Amino acid sequence: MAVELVRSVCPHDCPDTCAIITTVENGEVTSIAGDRDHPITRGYLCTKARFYVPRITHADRILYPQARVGAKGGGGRFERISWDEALAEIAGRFTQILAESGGEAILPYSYSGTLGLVHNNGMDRRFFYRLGATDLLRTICTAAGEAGYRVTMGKVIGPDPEGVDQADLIVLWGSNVASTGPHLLPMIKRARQRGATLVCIDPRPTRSSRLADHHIAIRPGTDACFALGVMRILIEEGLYDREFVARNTVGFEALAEHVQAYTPAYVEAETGVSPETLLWFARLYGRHPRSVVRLGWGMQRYSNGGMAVRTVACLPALTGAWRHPGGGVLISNSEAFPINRGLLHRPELAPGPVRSVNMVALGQALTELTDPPIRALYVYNSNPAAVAPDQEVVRRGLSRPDLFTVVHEIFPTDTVDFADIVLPATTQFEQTDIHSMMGYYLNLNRPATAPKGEARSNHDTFCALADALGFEEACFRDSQEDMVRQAMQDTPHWSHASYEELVARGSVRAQTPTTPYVPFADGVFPTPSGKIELYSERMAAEGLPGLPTYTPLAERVERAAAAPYPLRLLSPASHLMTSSSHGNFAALEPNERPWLEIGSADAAARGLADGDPVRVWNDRGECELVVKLVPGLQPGVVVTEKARWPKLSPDGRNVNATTSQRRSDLGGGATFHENLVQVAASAP
Ligand SMILES: Nc1nc2c(c(=O)[nH]1)N[C@H]1C(S)=C(S)[C@@H](COP(=O)(O)OP(=O)(O)OC[C@H]3O[C@@H](n4cnc5c(=O)[nH]c(N)nc54)[C@H](O)[C@@H]3O)O[C@H]1N2
Ligand SMILES: Nc1nc2c(c(=O)[nH]1)N[C@H]1C(S)=C(S)[C@@H](COP(=O)(O)OP(=O)(O)OC[C@H]3O[C@@H](n4cnc5c(=O)[nH]c(N)nc54)[C@H](O)[C@@H]3O)O[C@H]1N2
Ligand code: SF4
Ligand SMILES: [Mo]
Repeated sequence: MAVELVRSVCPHDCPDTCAIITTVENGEVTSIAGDRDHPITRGYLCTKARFYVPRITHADRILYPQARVGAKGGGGRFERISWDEALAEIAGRFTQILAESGGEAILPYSYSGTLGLVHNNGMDRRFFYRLGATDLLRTICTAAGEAGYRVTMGKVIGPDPEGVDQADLIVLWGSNVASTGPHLLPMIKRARQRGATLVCIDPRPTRSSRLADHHIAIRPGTDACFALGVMRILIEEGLYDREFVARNTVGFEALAEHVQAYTPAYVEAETGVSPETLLWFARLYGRHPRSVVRLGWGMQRYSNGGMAVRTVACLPALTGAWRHPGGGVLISNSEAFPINRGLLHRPELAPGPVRSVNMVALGQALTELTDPPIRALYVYNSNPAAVAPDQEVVRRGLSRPDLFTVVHEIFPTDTVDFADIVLPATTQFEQTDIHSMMGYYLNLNRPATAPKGEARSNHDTFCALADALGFEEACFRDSQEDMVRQAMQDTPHWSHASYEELVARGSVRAQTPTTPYVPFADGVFPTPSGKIELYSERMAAEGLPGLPTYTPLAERVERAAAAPYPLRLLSPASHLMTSSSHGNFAALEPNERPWLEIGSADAAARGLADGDPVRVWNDRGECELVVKLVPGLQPGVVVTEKARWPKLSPDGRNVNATTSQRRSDLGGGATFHENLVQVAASAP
C-alpha cells in the first residue's frame, strides 16, 4: 500500500489556520493530524476537524455541474450538465448582460468558505475586475472593528500571539476563544501557570468565561462606556504610564477631561456592571501593564461597534502595555506583514471606476437597486441564504425569476437551492493554496488527493470562465503555484520565503527582529499624527466624535412591559460549525438542535422550560428554536448560534430571519448582535 504524508492547512474561517499533516493511502485521504512541529498548531486540531476527512467523499457532495429545472428556492430540481455547457451558459448570459446593462449588473458574492489567498484572493478578483462587475464590499465580519482599530492605532497590527504567554493579565473581551480560536488556550495556560489572571468580558457565560478567574457579564453594546469608565479611574488614580502617554499618544488632556462624564453610576446604568466591579477591573488593569486584551469580533457587530473597538484600543496606550512582548490589544494582525495583494488582485484590469455594494445589504441590492439592477449573481465561498442578515429580503431577492444566479459549492446549501447553474467545488485537500496564519506565518497547502467527480477549484473555474469570455491577458493563465509565488513577491517581510522552502517546511514566519516581536517599539505609529490617537482629527473632520465616545445602540431595548421586542438576541459562533460550514454535519450530532439560550427570569415570564420549542420573532421575520435554560444568563438577553442551515431547521429558517441590514458606525460592518426580538412558546 502506498502511504504518503502531505502538508495541508485548515482553510476555514478561524484565526488559528492550523498546519495539518494529511495521511494519504493509495491516493485517498485517510486521516489528518495537527502538525506537532508547528509552534502554534502544536499537534492539536479542534473538534470540527473530525468533519474534514468525511467531507471529501461525502455522499451529499456536489460532483457535477447542474442546471435548475423548476422553481427557485428548494422546490426545484437540478439536472446534470457538462462543464462546457455550464461555462458556455454563464459566458453567454454575462456577455448579454454586459452588452445590455454593463458590468455593474453583475455582482460577485463571496466571503470565507476558504481563507486561502489563491482561492479567495486571486483569480476571482482578477475576473470580476476585468468584467467591470459591481465591487462587493466584504464587510460582514470584521469591517467595523478594523475601521475602529485603525482610528486609534493606524493599522490592524497588534501584539505577537507568541508573546501572549508572557502576559500577567489576559482579558478575553467579546471573544470566545475556546470555540473560535482555541490555540490561544495553551498560551493562556502557560501564562496562568506563571500566575497570570484571566478575565472574560462577555454578556453571557461561554466556554471561555468558564475558564476565566472572573467573568464580567456586561450588557450588550456597552463596551465603550465600560472602557471609558475604566479610563476615568486609571487617570484619576494615576494608574497610567505618564512617560508612554507623553511620548506616544495625542489627545490625552482632552481625553482626561472627556472621561469625567463616565462616572461609575453612569457606567452601571448603561452596562449593568457595578461600581465595585468597575473599580476592581480598572485597578487590576492599571496595575498590570504587562497585559493583553484579546478582542473578539462579537462586540463590534453593533451600530456602535467601530467606536467600541476604537475605544478599547485606547486602554493599552494608557498603561503602556505596548512596551511588553505580547502586550496591547490583539484583535488581528491582518495588516502587520502584508502579502502582495495587488499582484494577486490586479485592480488595473478594471475598465474604469465601478459602484460598490455592501455585502451586509445583499437583500437591498437584489430587491431595490436600479441603474442597473443586479441581473446576475455569482456566489462562491459563501452561503448567503444562511449567513446574510434580513433573510426574508435576501430570499425574496434570490427568488427573482429574472436574476441569473451561479453558485459554486461543495455541498447543497440553502443558497444552492436558488441557483440557475450549480458548479462543483473542490475541498482544500484537492487544491494548492497559501494561508496567512495570525498574520505572522504563511502556511502552504498542497493537494493530497485528486479532485472528486468533476469538482474544480475556484482558481481553475475563473481561469476557465476567463477563457470562455475571451479574456486575453496573460494573468488569466497563471497556475495555482504561480499565485503562491506572487503572493510573496516584492514584500519586505516575506522576501526570505520561497515556494520551494514552503514545500519543504510547510510554514515560514515573517522576518522580525525578535520572537515574540514587539510592534511599535520604535515609537512610530501608522496614524496621521504618527502617534496613538486618543483624539482623532480625521474622525472630527468627518463630523464624528474625535474622542472615544459611547453612543447607545440604535435598536434600543424598551423596558416598558408592553415593549414589542424586549429581548436582545445574540447570535455568535457555535462550537461545532464555522459559520454555516459543517452545518450539515453538526445537525446530525446527538442532542444538537437550534438552541435558544434564555435565563431563568425571562423563561419563567414566558412559562418556558428546557427543551420547549419556541417562536422567535420581530418585524423582519421569525424562526423556530428550542429552549436551553441557562440560569446564569442576564435578563433581557437571549442567545443562539449564528448560522444553522435553514433547510435543516424546524421551519426552514435560521436566526438571520430576524437580523437587520443596518450597518455599523464605522466601516459599514454588520450588526448581527443588535437584534431585538420577542420569544414565546410555539403554538402546539
Ligand atoms: N467554532 C467556531 N469557530 C469560529 C467560527 C464559528 O462559527 N465556529 N467562526 C469564525 C469566524 S467567521 C469569526 S468572525 C470568529 C468569531 O469569533 P469571535 O471573535 O469569538 O466572535 P463572536 O462569536 O461573534 O462573538 C464572541 C463573543 O462576543 C460576545 N458578545 C456579543 N456581544 C457582545 C458585546 O456587546 N460585548 C462583549 N464584550 N461581548 C459580546 C458573544 O457573546 C460571544 O461569546 O470565529 C471564527 N471561528
Ligand atoms: N446571525 C449571524 N450571522 C452571521 C454572523 C453572526 O455573528 N451572526 N457572523 C458572520 C460572519 S463573522 C461571517 S465571517 C459570515 C460567514 O459567512 P460565509 O462566508 O458565507 O461562510 P460559511 O457559512 O462558512 O459558508 C462558506 C461556504 O463556502 C463553501 N466553500 C468552502 N470552500 C470552498 C471553495 O473552495 N470554493 C467554493 N466555491 N466554495 C467553498 C462552503 O461549503 C460553505 O457553504 O457569516 C456571518 N453571519
Ligand atoms: S477550525 Fe481553527 S482550530 Fe479548528 S482545525 Fe481549523 S484552524 Fe484549527
Ligand atoms: Mo467572521
